[in-house]
Amino acid sequence: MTKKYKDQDPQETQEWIESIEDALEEHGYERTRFLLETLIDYAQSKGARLPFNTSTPFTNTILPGQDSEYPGDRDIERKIKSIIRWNAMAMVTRANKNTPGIGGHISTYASAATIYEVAFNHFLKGPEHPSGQDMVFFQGHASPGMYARAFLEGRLSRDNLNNFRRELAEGGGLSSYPHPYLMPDFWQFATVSMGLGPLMAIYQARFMRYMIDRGFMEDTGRKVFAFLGDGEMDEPESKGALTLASRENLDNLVFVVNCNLQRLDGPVRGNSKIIQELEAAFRGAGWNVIKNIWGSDWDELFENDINGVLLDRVEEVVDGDLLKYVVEGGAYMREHFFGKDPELSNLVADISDEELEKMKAGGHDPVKMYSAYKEAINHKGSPTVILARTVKGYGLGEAGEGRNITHNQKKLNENQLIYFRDRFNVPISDDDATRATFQIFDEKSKEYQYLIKQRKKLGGPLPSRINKPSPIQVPKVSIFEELLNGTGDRKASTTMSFVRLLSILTKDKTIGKHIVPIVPDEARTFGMDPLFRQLGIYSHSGQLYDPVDSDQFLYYKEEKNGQILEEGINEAGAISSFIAAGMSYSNHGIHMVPFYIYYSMFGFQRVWDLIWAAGDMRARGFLLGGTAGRTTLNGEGLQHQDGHSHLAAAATPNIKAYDLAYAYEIAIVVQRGMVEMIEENKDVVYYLTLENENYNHPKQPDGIESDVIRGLYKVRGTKKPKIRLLGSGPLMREALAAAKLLKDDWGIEPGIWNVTSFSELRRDAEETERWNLIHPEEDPRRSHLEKCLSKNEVPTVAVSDYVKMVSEQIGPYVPGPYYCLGTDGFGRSDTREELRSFFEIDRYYIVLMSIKALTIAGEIERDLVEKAMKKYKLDPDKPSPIKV
Ligand SMILES: Cc1ncc(C[n+]2csc(CCOP(=O)(O)OP(=O)(O)O)c2C)c(N)n1
Ligand SMILES: [Mg+2]
Repeated sequence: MTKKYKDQDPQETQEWIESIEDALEEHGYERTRFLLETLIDYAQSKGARLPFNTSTPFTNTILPGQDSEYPGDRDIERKIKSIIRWNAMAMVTRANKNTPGIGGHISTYASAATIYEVAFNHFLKGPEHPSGQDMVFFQGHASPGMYARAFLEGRLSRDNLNNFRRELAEGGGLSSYPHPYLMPDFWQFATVSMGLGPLMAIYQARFMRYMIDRGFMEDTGRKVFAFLGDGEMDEPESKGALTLASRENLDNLVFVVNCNLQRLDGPVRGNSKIIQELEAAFRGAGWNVIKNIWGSDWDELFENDINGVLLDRVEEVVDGDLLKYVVEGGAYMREHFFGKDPELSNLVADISDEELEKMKAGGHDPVKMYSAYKEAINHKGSPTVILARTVKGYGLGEAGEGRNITHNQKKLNENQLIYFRDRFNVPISDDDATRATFQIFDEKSKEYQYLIKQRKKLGGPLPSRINKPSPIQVPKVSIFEELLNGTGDRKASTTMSFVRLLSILTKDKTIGKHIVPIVPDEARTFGMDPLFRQLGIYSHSGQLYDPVDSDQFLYYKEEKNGQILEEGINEAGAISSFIAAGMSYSNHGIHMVPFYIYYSMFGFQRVWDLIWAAGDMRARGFLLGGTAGRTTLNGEGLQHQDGHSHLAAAATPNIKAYDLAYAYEIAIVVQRGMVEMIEENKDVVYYLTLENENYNHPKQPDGIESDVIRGLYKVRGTKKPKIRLLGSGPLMREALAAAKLLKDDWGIEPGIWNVTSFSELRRDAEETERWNLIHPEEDPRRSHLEKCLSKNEVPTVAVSDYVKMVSEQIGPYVPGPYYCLGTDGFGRSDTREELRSFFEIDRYYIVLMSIKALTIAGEIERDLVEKAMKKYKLDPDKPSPIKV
């Protein structure tokens, strides 16, 4: 921190410093810290208004004398690291020579190699470790380094490496980034959408605690590590949950930020210091911060810096300058960094320019990294972040070391390859170097033996994704008998029906404990508050206060083994908890079934990227878009009324989306979902939209279960109907009302169908059509849609509370003319009836559209359209809902 106050009494200052020195010598760090904090508190209480200081000097947190002894063989480790560096670079270079434009990254791993190698050799626990596997979020753009290491371990073949980013090539290739969906035995976490990794890592650590606190597993000291970029920390998601991590005392969490001071275009903070900024943010949020800025070569300089000139100089230098020194070299650094002050110049008088140039940043020094990790994993009470300074493109020289273009460097030319080989003493010929051949250690070599031995000690290789959950039994659908029987005279909404289902499910002896209800401060909106008492709200520290409603039966009950995750107003965090719970079958070997219920408008629209990541990571569970529908949720207006989440869901491959009308449909779909996830081990997420309109729910008709799952079942049929109505979700009831009007007012009796899922119908029809196309010789298959609607080419009118494209997605497969009514456009605040009229989806518009369709089909006279408009008082001058 630069001092703004001019010292007016240096002698007095010196006396204070000496007192501190005495305290340090006699009583050590803890007592000194206590004394200083007491003094600060005292000064504050006297009105000194001391500014809150979140950053420490721009030096290493662990002082030279405090470094741990290095337990590894540094010589062998360096050789292994050099070959990994080489292979990682060669993989990207070869890929781009063979297939120009295929992409990949050299510079990220080049900067992070030491950070990773020290962790792999000494810290990260693999799947066979007695304490269990650590969870590791690898920086997405550093993936070539992970592949290169796995190649040396014999886990990947030369062909695999040659097919980097060519997954469809013969023999199989390697995915560009960490994608568990694409490499399910290898990658655990998807990290390449920047910002999601750090957020999800926090929630994984938190969920690990939840599992321990609820008695599912022991605390064996497993950790969550997240390797991140300093540019990545710009993302709001990266820092958004930092206080949750400290509030929950997540000392099972370690962030490692590779501070190469650069992102894609240039410096992260050219005009200031990213490390100091991050330190302030993390310390302010209550994290333990370990800065590793300077390598061991700098130790002596700092020790010789009696008057603090070096300390002052590192304080004032900005990242832009530090980057320039890397590019310009030793002489430039001597002139521009040390040359500022004669005393500073003197400090380096005996050091040559070449030596100056070689002085490492802390993140390239194994001893410094080792000490940082060691402190991090032993730290108690709060999460730790290691801020390690490195050089982007380290070792690339002219090809991009520290240069602004470095991120986009995709291949090295012959001279650059030779330079790289020499820089890291890679023992290969010029010919092998210029051809960028992959190098491997002989199995008998010291290097190979060491590599394997170190990993064996730590429980086997990483990255590794394990998929061995203990089986549990899913209850039969009959446990939801109450829902299957309908509500009789009682009116209920689908949201209420779902909450009832959840209550029944959580009481089930086998699966009940495994259910994880998640809410972002919305439980009362959905009528879930009775579950507070039944299940308890999870809180690591229990309930330290007497809740205001403690005299009531259904009070706000927080407890250490509480089951509900009440995440606060935090959809991004809540979906991260969903992901953590939904991956438990793999990460902890225990099936957990998350039910994340939220305002549906703040679901896909707000956190779709996290939902996409959940799919990539093969998470399983239920998403429940509460109070959905653009007109069913009336009154709330344009920001709350969801009319399009089903479009997003349809485009998300692992999501099975349902818009349900009746309680029995919910019971059938949820039970089937659990069977798929738990008994059939399928990586699916079910998305259900739930509404708040109250009506009577009928008893489940016999034999419709599999049709409900497939997306369509018949409600009522007549022989040879002239028109069909497809209703969906709460609009099913408008379709039924329209059918009655058609019959009573116009003598037309339509066939009526209930669509539970347009997207499931579409997928099945598309898949069937594709199969038929490429199997011309075989008997054609029939999709569920085709089987239901047969070849009857009468007009079909569909209605849903979603934009028309939701129902239109089955258009190509519906026989005969197909008309869709939906809720396109921004909504309004008004009553349900007004909104349905405004969007032109109510019973009268369904009738109008049906009559129009029948006139086009030549079944009835044209003037009936106008008659219908008059009869139902439909205003031709009414504003269009889709016009903005
Ligand atoms: C959400 C998101 N936005 C943009 C990108 C594109 N992108 C990939 S890497 C990168 C720069 C990364 O910089 P940094 O985090 O500092 O990592 P480094 O490579 O420097 O270690 C960018 C912008 C992305 N992957 N994700
Ligand atoms: Mg960076």
